[in-house]
Amino acid sequence: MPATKFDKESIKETIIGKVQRYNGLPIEEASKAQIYRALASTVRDQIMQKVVTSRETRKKAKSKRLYYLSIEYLMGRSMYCNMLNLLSTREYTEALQELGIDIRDVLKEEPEPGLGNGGLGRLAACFLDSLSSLDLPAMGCTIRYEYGLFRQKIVDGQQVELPDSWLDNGNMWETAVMEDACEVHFGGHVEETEVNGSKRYFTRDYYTVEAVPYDMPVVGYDAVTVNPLRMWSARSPKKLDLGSFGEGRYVQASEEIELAEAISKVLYPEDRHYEGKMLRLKQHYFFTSASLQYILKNYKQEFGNDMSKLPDKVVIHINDTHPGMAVPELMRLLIDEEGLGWDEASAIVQKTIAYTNHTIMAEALEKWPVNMVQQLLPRCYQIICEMNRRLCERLWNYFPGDWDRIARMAIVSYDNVHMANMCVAMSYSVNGVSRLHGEILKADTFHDFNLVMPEKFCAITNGITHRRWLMNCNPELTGLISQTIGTDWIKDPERLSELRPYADDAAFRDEFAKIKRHNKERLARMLKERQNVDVDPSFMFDVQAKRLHEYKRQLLNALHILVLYNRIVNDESFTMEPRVFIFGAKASPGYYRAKQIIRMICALSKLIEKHPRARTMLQVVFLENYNVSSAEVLIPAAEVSEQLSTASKEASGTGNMKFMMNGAVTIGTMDGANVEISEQVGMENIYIFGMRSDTVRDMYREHTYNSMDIYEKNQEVRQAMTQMIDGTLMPENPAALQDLYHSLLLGDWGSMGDNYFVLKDFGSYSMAQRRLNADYANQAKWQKMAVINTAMSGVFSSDRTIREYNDRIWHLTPLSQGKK
Ligand code: 26Q
Repeated sequence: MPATKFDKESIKETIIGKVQRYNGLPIEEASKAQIYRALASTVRDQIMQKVVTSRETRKKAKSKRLYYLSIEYLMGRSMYCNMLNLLSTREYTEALQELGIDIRDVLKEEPEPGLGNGGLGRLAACFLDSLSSLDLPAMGCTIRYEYGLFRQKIVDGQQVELPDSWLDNGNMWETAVMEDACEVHFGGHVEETEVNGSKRYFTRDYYTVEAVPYDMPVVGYDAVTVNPLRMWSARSPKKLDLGSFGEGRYVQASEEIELAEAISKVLYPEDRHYEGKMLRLKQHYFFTSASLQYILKNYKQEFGNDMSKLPDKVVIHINDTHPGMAVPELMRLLIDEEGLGWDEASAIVQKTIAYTNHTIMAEALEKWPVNMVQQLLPRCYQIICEMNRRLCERLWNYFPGDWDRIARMAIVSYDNVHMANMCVAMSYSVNGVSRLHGEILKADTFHDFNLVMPEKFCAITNGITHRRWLMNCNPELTGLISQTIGTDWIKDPERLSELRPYADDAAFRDEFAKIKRHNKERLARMLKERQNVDVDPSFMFDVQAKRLHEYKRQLLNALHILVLYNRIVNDESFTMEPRVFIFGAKASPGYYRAKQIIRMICALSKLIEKHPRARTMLQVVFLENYNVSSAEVLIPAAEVSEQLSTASKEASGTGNMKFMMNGAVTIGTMDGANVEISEQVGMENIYIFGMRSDTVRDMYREHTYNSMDIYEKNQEVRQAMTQMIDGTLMPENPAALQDLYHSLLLGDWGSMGDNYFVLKDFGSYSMAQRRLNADYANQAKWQKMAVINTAMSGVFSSDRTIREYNDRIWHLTPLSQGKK
């Protein structure tokens, strides 16, 4: 087929043509939404041309392919990033301009697919962008949730959740692939029979849910490759037939249909607590089984029926344990469907599956009650028990008599299936997501496994795609960088370091600062438009944006702001660099304390606003409904990046990297990737405070911490805490923050209280903030730090991360270059 052109004139014609054919309108009369659809459809045409070449190249090369399974993919909007990766932003921008349309107005029409909670889901999205851009053959696999993460509204200073019905007007980027629809079976019981002298297993009386895939293309930057994100949607095989109407059974039939379709209805908004919910287990198995069935079908089509070569042609990467049922499911498919023996199947599984861990928090480690797994997935449960038996046998030889240790390492113990243990035991690679996290996994979480199978463990530090998180969201800075050091950094982001010498160039710093100022003004306009809040762009913009969790310590930030307020109010001569503290955070709907912290932040905002002197140098803004699109405006405007997690608790963090890349200076603990950020920029270009991770872990072990000591000694902390409950913060309802107050002094589970060392680290945090404040007053010094942060951010590009995964774990061959 001859290639269609996508130069400016052709784009104009195509858009005019589409608006005419779809809507029967001349372009002048089309609405923004209609133009959005015509534009998206044009970009899609351009992508589809590449899809053909990409697929052919992969098939011809008989390439090994990666399947990246993740329960979340937090993609954000696609339009501008697609244009960027097609090297066509200028053509599209100018074409629209000549039609009298501002492209920015059209981009806003795209609903954001918010199919993730936070870091883990966004990481998967960055990985897909980098995989395509590095021409590595891959497919992302997930659930096509009808409702993504809830929309957040703040009503009377409290979070209210609204449904996110992102599919209402359709999704322009997806295509249903009915040819690949398949069945997923739940329930029933297993029958064992002998066929030709060998045992065979059949599940009877199961019920069926249909899995229908929708593919979204992910274009690589200036690359051959377009990798699909495959989103599975659940559908009931039952139809409302006329018969059931006639017999009056249609209500029951429609109930059954709803039950099946509930599986892909809504994303769970929790990213902390494991909860043994049946529907959640169904979601996990549903998309895992559908993906694996497709993987084997495709493998057989391309490479024939010899399963022993599977590990040479397929790698299945599981993003945390949520797709961990891939282990028993692949065993099941190989044994029951392909007729392999146990040992053969098990050898293949252990060469095909790789696992990434994203948390060390015990309460987030996934486990499922045995009776639930048995009831819902009877055959998988059998396989799990047999894997467990063999694992324990092996461990018994390794640790004879050490029952406790073996119980801790077992797949099935204390009436639960322990997903992490199963994933470690059965995959060939286990990785952490930062250097520190990797060390903690080996020393603590998987200490015993590391003794038995040390070769599996490694650490690969997370990354972010600089295409979305710099080029798309900060075009002005992108332009300045390219003007200064050329454009080679785009394909080799570590060359951003060539900017470093310019930190000493006053003229360059001024340009850099000017761009920051423009981005601050852009954010100010957004806040005015969306929340009717006025912020002064001459204030310092200090941002903490991430999910709300106790361990991330938004409360530490809030308490410190209250102390600043008191200093202003108590001392007429006290001044500080004017600063606006901006928070963006969603709390899990059932996480009471997280919601209280939001309440406290909103109350703090009101309190400060009421004080005529305080408000001249201090402001607090809570940005509603923090998501990928608002992050793209917020992050380029930030000057300070707050990364306050209790050391050892944040596996990596990726927001920290986005802020750094956009020239914000970090104030943070030695946790997750902050450690590596501090090494890149040097201790003089970051504000590090607080306990180190080994000290924290010692303190947890030894129960030596008593927050009351600090409460008694530190008058500023005591005053601020008292204001939480004496009506200062909450004049209408003084008792509202009582639980939060108590959490800092009295612990859960009989511990001493302040489980995340907020009071313990307060003094050190406050001192770091003093230094930061003083340095900001010296703008030459500050801007130099900002430039160095951007300059040294290149290693945190997910391109580097993906190269490391490929060298150490996947071993994929890039599709040949030069066939664009
Ligand atoms: C738990 C139990 C049952 C089912 C699901 C879950 C669940 C779901 C989501 C547990 C955790 C999550 C999300 C975790 C997450 O986002 N972790 C973050 O991952 C980032 C990418 O590696 C890291 O940078 C962050 O440090 C880490 O918190």
